[in-house]
Amino acid sequence: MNAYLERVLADVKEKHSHEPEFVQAVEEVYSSLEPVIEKHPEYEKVDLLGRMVEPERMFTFRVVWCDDSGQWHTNRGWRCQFNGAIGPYKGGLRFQKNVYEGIIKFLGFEQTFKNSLTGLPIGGGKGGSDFDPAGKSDAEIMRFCQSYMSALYRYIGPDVDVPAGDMGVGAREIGYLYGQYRRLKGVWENGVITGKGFSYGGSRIRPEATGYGAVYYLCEVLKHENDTIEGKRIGVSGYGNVAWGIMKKAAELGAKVTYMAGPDGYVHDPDGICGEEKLNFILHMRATDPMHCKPYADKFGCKFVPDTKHWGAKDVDILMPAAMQNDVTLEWAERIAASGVKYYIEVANMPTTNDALALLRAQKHMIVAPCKAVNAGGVGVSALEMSQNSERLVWTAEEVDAQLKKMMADIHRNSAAAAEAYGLGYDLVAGANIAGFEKVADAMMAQGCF
Ligand code: 2IT
Repeated sequence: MNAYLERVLADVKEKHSHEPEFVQAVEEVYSSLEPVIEKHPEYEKVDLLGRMVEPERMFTFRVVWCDDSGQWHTNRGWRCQFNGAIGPYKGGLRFQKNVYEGIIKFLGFEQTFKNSLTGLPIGGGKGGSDFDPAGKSDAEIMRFCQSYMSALYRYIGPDVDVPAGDMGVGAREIGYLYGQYRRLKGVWENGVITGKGFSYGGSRIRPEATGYGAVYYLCEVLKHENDTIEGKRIGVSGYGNVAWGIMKKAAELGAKVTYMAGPDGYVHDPDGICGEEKLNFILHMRATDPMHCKPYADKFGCKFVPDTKHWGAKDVDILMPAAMQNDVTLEWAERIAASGVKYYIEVANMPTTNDALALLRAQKHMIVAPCKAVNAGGVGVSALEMSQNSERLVWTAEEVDAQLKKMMADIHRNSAAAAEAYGLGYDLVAGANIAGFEKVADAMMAQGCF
């Protein structure tokens, strides 16, 4: 391996041994960059790789809130402004019990390359809290969000840092966060946050964008393979906002999601998880009992298998892990490889462990597509929301959808071209890392030391 690259990786491993997710993300991206680093010896002199793994700024703050019984609680909040070379920091907020620095940092690092891939001027950022939204009342969520924004508002802005949602932060939370920002600043700066409701500056198609974008990207892969989406059976994990978008768009294009998995096990619905009744039931199920997907199987009379995942099932054509990081480990990857399924399309951020990803990429019969390209339509449409807000106008759903479709085709084409340029063939994983890196690297070099 390139000696400089090796040195930076060893340093990251040592410095961040307490943040395994971050080490994993850096190893995944940097392992694709060897030919680029060989071609650009000037990067070593300025330590470009070392700079890129150090967030420009990361801070933590206290978030105190009062529950409905009058008891006060103290949580930790974070915001990581990872890389601002190509635009204002942009990335979601994750509210989940297991959040700590390593999760925020890995997501911020990934976000930098993903945002670069969108082709739009957005830098990389991420934030969140170890607040557990499960079982909280609406009033508790509101008080938490208000307290969170009270700590954060002075460090963000439409040209500074633009948060959005991630796990545990949906339209409701975004509304409360924005309401508090507006109250504190006394200005109408709705470009400070994305994923807003349509009535106060949200973009059409933003709720659907990550899932729709993933399916558009999948269609590009299928086109490359002289294949089509029609009639395909898709296995997803998760049944949150992203999986919901996949279910809707897949059905619209003549495919169907036949498997979904949750924390309690998986559901097999050979008729397809589609149509208004089933999708509405999932929304209801998530709102009332987010940790269980068994109620879906009970309601629609299909198979539920507890405490396991469907990875490795043979009666499926495309797999799209859309739940969370490290969902597919080496053991699952071995089953997936043995099942004969051709398309492995990552959707969630870092859903595959690095050893599992290497195993899948080594399968001659498989095409593997990386999350940072596949799920980039979400943040891409967030950037379109920022454009609409700054121009004080509103685009139609058709306009946003057309831009999203084009964005996903561009991301696929640019990734394939980047891999091709380095003699790697149709390697979408390496191509996405290289294409995402090149733009950020260029901008950092041009701007001098920072
Ligand atoms: O992981 C992601 O790209 C997001 N959670 C969306 C970020 C955004 O700014 O829309």
